[in-house]
Amino acid sequence: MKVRLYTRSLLGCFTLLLGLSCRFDNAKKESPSEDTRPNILFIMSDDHAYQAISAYSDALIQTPNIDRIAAEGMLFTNATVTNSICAPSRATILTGKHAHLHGKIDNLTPFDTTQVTFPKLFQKAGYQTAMFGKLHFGNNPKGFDEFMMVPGQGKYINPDFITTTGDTLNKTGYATDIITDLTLDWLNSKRNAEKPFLMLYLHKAPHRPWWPSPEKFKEFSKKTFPEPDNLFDDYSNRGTAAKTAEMNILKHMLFSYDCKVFPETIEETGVTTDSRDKRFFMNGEFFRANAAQRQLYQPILDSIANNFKTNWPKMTEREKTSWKYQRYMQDYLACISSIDDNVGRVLDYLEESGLGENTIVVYTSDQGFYLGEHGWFDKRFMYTESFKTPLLIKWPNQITAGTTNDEMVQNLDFAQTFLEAAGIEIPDDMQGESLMPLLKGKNDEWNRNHVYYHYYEYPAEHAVKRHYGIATKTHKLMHFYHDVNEWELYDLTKDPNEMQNVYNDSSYKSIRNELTKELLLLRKKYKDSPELDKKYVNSYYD
Ligand code: SGN
Ligand code: CA
Repeated sequence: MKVRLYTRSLLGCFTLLLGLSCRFDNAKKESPSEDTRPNILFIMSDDHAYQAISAYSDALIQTPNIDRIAAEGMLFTNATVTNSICAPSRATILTGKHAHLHGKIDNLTPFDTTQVTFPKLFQKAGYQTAMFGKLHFGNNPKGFDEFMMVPGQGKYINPDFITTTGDTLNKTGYATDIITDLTLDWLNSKRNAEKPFLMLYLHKAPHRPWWPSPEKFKEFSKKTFPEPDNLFDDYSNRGTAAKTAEMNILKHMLFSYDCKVFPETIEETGVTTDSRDKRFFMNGEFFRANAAQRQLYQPILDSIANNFKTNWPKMTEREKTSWKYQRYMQDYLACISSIDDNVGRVLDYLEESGLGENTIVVYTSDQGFYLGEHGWFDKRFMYTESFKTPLLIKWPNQITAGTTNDEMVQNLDFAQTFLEAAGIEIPDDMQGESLMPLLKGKNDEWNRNHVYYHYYEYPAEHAVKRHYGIATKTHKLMHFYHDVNEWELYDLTKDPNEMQNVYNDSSYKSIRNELTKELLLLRKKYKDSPELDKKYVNSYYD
């Protein structure tokens, strides 16, 4: 070990001599410790679509740093969430349970912090535990020795942080950079090197309103991105839910708040906008910026306003959709680019400090996101782009570098995976499965061939109806309920974009019956039921 560290520091200084950056030459070197249990660095972004990670697809953006995790580890192509919305997904990750059991069915219901979570178990087992960034629970995290957490959704510019001591601190700068600084500072100078650590490094970005740093805003506002095939989806051949959802780029994306056209420009142009738009913008990120920061944003915002003024009035409906899509992608992907740079800083630190050798690094998102597919932004549906979530894991000497895994894994599985990796006893009532066999390349020990999904937050923003469903690698069956009673079935082998509901197609009768039966069994297995559906509808209106 000593020889390796010595070699590393020599290498580090050599790099410095070459004039290349050696930002962490003062990084603490791994001190020999009796406790050889692996460290865990869990990196999660908020609303990061897998379509915006080049390890999955390089059509939209290059993410060389996030890709390093896959290059040195494993890329999961079939990772999904159990409920595609922020806080419920996070509660599932922490508890290893579906939403109907942990109770955080939507972003509004409070999380019962007396529940068993994997960080609590890690803390009890002698790990040092820390969390920096966004949790979005409405109450402070439990099971962490130290945390700094943005309140609620958090802000991009000059964000506030709630600390372990209950204070609120304001930090000047850009959230993605600051959350990373806090993480690195803890790893480098606050951590107890005698103990293994569990670190949750949780980005606020790229959540709406997709507000980039000035440099990335400048760079990305000049780019043009390819459109998805179904950007102009008319929602025919599907049920009511897709037609009535309010997340269409043309109809529901706000001009000022989302597209960053000044409200006065909208007024000058005589365009009608949502009544909330101006208020949201005026209360939003730009007005949090100090004078120096505003100066950096102003020329880019001016150029967006000019472009809008000149072009919008002449555009067809299709051109308007494309214009808004480009504005959306420019900002969303600019946010991703900052995340990627910052993930690179953390990976460099792990490498240069030697800590990386015994650290499991996970990159994921709280759910997927629509990047114009079906004409949408946002998430919530069980349709592929928001149901799937990115998942990349590296663990030196355990996971074979550069491997791809297409087994059906879920955010439900993290808690058990981490507990097993750390040799901590797994509570019987957790509902996931440890990914350990897959990480070790033993795919034949993995027997799951379908997964369960349940979304609740309705009526609510974006108006996505309540639904639950079952997915296999080839098909998806969904039941929309509450104020409708509609079933949808998709053949993912022939229709990967889910444009044609084949539930009533007689040639799918046997697969429909088989999946309906499996879905019932799955609901039973996970202890979900019509009674609970009703309970959660009623509690919603209390
Ligand atoms: C906010 C956003 C929504 C988003 C939810 C949930 N609106 O309410 O577009 O769906 O968060 O997102 S905004 O006007 O406030 O930007 S989640 O990731 O937290 O679940
Ligand atoms: Ca989210």
